[in-house]
Amino acid sequence: MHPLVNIATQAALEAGEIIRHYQEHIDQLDIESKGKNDYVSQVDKQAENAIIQTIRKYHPNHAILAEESGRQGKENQGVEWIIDPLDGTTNFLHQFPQFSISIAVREKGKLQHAVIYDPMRDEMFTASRGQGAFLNNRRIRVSEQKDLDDSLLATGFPYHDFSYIDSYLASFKSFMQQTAGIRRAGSAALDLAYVACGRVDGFWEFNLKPWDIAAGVLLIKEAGGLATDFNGGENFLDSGNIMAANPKLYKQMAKVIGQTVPAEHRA
Ligand code: 2AM
Ligand code: CA
Ligand code: CA
Ligand code: CA
Repeated sequence: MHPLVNIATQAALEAGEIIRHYQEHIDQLDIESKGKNDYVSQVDKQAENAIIQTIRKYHPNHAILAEESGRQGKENQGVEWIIDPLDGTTNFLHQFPQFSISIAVREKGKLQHAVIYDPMRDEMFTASRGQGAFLNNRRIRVSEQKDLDDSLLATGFPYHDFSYIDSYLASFKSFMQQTAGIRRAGSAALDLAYVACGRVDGFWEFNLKPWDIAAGVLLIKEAGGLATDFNGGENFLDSGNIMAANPKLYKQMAKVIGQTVPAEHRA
């Protein structure tokens, strides 16, 4: 295992302990609202601090981009860590056990390492560029589903920028009519990890943040899948629009997105 993946898994396990503890003591939490439908608790912050401290212990000069504390150091120079300490806060606050920790490492603008950890199921997803993707140290692959008709897709709903709602619902309606089912579980990072290990066949969502998707995209690519923005490009960290699937299904999903989402919302 690459040393940086080792650090990332150690950091994720530490954050996982904090998250599991508070999941059992949810009444001890102070919950703040950062805006409409945007909650944060001290768990998000404590978990993030634990992750950053672990990274800093080994690499005090690496750049960090983390959801709760923002950016430290310059991007696109050397090594940058992209961190979501708790992906699925709404689920966590409701004790709906579907949330994760997402940690990615980017070097000179390229995603190199990825860790996504589900603390309730103790599932650790890891990947390094060119080395494949793993779940608890066992190799994972995307599904072999070839037909959209028989596929199970994951997605997330728009929740803050509702200007996307009609475009989203158009794509949703089309997928609803053409697939075996759609799941909306509430942690985009975990959804992407599930594409990587074949539990779902594909995923699409609008307007996500870099820390929601950076690790998941590398996991999927290392598991043999495709992950792009809505134009088939690599601009997903900036646009936040992401679609992913195994290569066969990807083409069929891209067609649906192309037919239902207007160009101005695909960019
Ligand atoms: P978060 O829990 O880290 O904030 C699900 O659609 C994705 O959107 C999750 O990755 C979640 O990340 C993010 N998200 C942010 N705010 C949300 C909200 N109010 N409701 C649902 N998802 C939200
Ligand atoms: Ca959040
Ligand atoms: Ca998130
Ligand atoms: Ca978060």
